[in-house]
Amino acid sequence: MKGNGRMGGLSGAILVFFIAAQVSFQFAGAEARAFPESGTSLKRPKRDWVIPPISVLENERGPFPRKVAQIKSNKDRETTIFYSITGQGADAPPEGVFTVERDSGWLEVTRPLDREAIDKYIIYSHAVSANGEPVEDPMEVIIKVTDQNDNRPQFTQPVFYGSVQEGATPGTSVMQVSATDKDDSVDSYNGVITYSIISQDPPEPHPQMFTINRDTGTISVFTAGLNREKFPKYTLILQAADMQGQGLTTTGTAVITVTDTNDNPSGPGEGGAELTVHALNVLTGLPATGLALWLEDPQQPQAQIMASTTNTKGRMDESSRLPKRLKAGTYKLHFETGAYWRQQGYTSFYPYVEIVFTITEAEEKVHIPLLLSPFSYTTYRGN
Ligand SMILES: [Ca+2]
Ligand SMILES: [Ca+2]
Ligand SMILES: [Ca+2]
Repeated sequence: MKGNGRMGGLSGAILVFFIAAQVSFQFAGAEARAFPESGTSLKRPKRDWVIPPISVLENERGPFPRKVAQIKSNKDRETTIFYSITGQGADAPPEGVFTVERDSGWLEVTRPLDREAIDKYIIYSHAVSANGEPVEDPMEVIIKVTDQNDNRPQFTQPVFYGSVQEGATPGTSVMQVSATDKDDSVDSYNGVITYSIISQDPPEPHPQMFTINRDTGTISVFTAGLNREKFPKYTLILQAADMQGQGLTTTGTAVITVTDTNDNPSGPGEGGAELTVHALNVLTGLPATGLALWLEDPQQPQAQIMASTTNTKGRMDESSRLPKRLKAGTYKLHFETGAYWRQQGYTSFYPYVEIVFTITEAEEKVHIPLLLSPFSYTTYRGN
């Protein structure tokens, strides 16, 4: 009980609750819950009774069953009382997580709890006399599961792809990566993620060409000197750590393609075609989000023209600095469909999908839709 300071202003009935709590606290090291007394001494209607939630730690080792609180009716002085509980975790699935000792009212937990499965139980306690008559209204008891840091962060994609124009100045945003953590990020730091860059390959012309925002996962240019002819591609090993960077860690990869400014004339009237992509997951009928893709010149497969990841609309992420217009020629668009389906929990027959297409001088707009399932794909010339 943390409520000592609250006792003074409360009614006699609630005082009983606190006295009961303190007595049993000393007795067994656990908390007691008394049914609110009905009667004229109440200053407020019964629905205003706030029973402080009981906390049970996630992943407790036991031994089980373990006492967590005692439910008590003050009418136990006048008659024999039998206690029972109902609700989720009691008589509704998952049944039997909590039990109550019929005679004493001791509420017990019978097994370790998983906060990531159920973070709160709402149980109703009942008190009946020996002849089965209810002697109290059912009382709501809330049991909160206190988080333990038992999940490490996970990057949302095995590899993140992005691109940046050579010569980009420090501060230029390149791409964003993200990781999730199933633990509590509201009342604890167990699920609060911090990002960092562990290594950069090649470490040239400077070992720290990029920096990552520790809170948002946005990668941006840190040092001037990106040069496509010398270093066309960088691989960054990233870390996501919970507990504000002090806890469990996981690593991920970001591949950054340096694009050639000269290859990509932008603006109307300069020729070339604008490329757009739309990926649809036909199992859900929704845009395919987080699908990595890149564009190559088939004659120069080592040098990607751009790399991106589909956003929540199934389109290329705007932060990937696409060349606005592509010259006439033949291109290959590569989609990492295998990795995408693994993220969705499926095994794909196609580890990747590559679409080779030709842009003619006359074209100003090329749209490539991709309709995807784990066992089929469809593409056509869109507009
Ligand atoms: Ca857990
Ligand atoms: Ca947890
Ligand atoms: Ca965690």
